[in-house]
Amino acid sequence: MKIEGLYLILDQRYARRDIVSIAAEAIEGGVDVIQYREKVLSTRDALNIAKRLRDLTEKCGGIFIVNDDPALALAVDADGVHLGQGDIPVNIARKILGKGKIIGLSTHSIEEAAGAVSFGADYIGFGPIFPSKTKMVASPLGINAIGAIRDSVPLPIIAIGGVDQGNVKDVIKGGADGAAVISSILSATDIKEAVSEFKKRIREGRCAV
Ligand code: TZP
Ligand code: MG
Repeated sequence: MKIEGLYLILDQRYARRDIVSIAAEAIEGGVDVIQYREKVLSTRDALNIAKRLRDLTEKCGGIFIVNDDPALALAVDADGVHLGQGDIPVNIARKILGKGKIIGLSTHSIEEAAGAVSFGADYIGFGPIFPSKTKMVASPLGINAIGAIRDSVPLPIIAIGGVDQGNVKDVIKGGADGAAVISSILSATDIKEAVSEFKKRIREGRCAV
């Protein structure tokens, strides 16, 4: 199970309606990976939503990743977990989840990306590539940084931060295996349409000669 293509991060704070219904439409549009990112609810309440997302992805397709919390990922039999630099370390999460589950790590530099390899991550998030209203940082890394990581890290690279339909093709051409998106999909009025447009641009990026 390779992490690549369109990786939608579901965070209710940026959505206009229930993220489970958004997930269903995103799957219809052909989304590849769905991540549940919960920063507000109790773990008990998050468990309910995670279960619904697991059921949906099991029935209708899509890799299902839980953000931050290996125990929650295990509880709902998610396909994996996504960790940040301040979360439980990758090697400890591996002890909890075992070899069969996917572990992703957020990285922001070549050094952090190299660390992801040595700790046994299965893919990296890399960014922010562009300015993002969802996560503000002083200086985004830019598309050229993806190429530098591509040359030194043998893991799937998921670019993140300010990725939209207008720039995703260049992100893929620049060496990313996929793109993680929050606001430009969650703010769309037609989720299925937005997702299929992203997928079309990702295909164009892959096939560009
Ligand atoms: N990590 C780096 S940028 C970012 C995260 C979680 C936010 C991405 O959100 P958006 O709205 O797609 O820019
Ligand atoms: Mg985290």
